[in-house]
Amino acid sequence: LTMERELRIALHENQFVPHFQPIVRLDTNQVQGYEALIRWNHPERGLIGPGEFLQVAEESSNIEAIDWWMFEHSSALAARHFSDDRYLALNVSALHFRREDFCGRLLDTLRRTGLPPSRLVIEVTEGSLLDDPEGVRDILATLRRDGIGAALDDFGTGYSSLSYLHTFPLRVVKIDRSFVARLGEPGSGNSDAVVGSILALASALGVEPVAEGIETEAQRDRLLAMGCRFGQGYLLGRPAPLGDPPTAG
Ligand code: G
Ligand code: G
Ligand code: MN
Ligand code: NA
Repeated sequence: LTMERELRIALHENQFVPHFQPIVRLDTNQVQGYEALIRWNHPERGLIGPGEFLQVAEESSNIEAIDWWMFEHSSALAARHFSDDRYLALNVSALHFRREDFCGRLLDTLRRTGLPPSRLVIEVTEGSLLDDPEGVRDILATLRRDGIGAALDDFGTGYSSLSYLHTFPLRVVKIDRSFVARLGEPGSGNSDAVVGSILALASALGVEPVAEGIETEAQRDRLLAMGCRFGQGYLLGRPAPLGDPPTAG
């Protein structure tokens, strides 16, 4: 069985399991929302992460169906189980995001599942802004008009030009965990300057920064001292299926 075929069966048999990782206020540990992260409960291999199948999904064009499966199921779970002041952040593949019917179908899904648009944030990677900046700007503007937020994921790892970043209507930039991991380290690997610049840029553009991959108290304290108010990471809570006891936060 090829993985492509296995993925189609997985969709059909609901073998995917949405996990949720809290996004918290760093000073109070208060949960602001959750990022949905897909996991696959593979019949032979057990629970596997997107690193092992997303690329095949993208190359075999299963990715759209998988993203919609996740949108549908995680929105329904969020509407039922999250308290009213918490939002849901969804990852979307760059390929998929630029499809013409994306926004309409997203609104349909929200209507069906009962999650208000104001409680949804769509995460797009920096790379997806590049191929077609005009098109992406239009889509983000449509999302904003409909009340849906947008986050730029893995910020700092791509090639987005700072000169045009301000032209995208974004609510959030997510500081990539590679910078957070090196915070406070001495020498050339020191990423305090990078994080500092991202925070300054975000502040100037009126976009909320969220730091990713916070694993230690030291990283959290450093980010707070630098003025970053929100974060995500194993220290604050691991991705977990709904219903599991929370690990932190
Ligand atoms: O969860 P980690 O859990 O391993 O996620 C790895 C990558 O997979 C991240 O870059 C994340 O953006 C991506 N990812 C997780 N869930 C989804 C999803 O439902 N759809 C898409 N397109 N990407 C996802
Ligand atoms: O690209 P994106 O930011 O969507 O992917 C988030 C990825 O980061 C997922 O794979 C998630 O499981 C992982 N992740 C979340 N918190 C941490 C953390 O504290 N440390 C590490 N190493 N990975 C994390
Ligand atoms: Mn993400
Ligand atoms: Na990220």
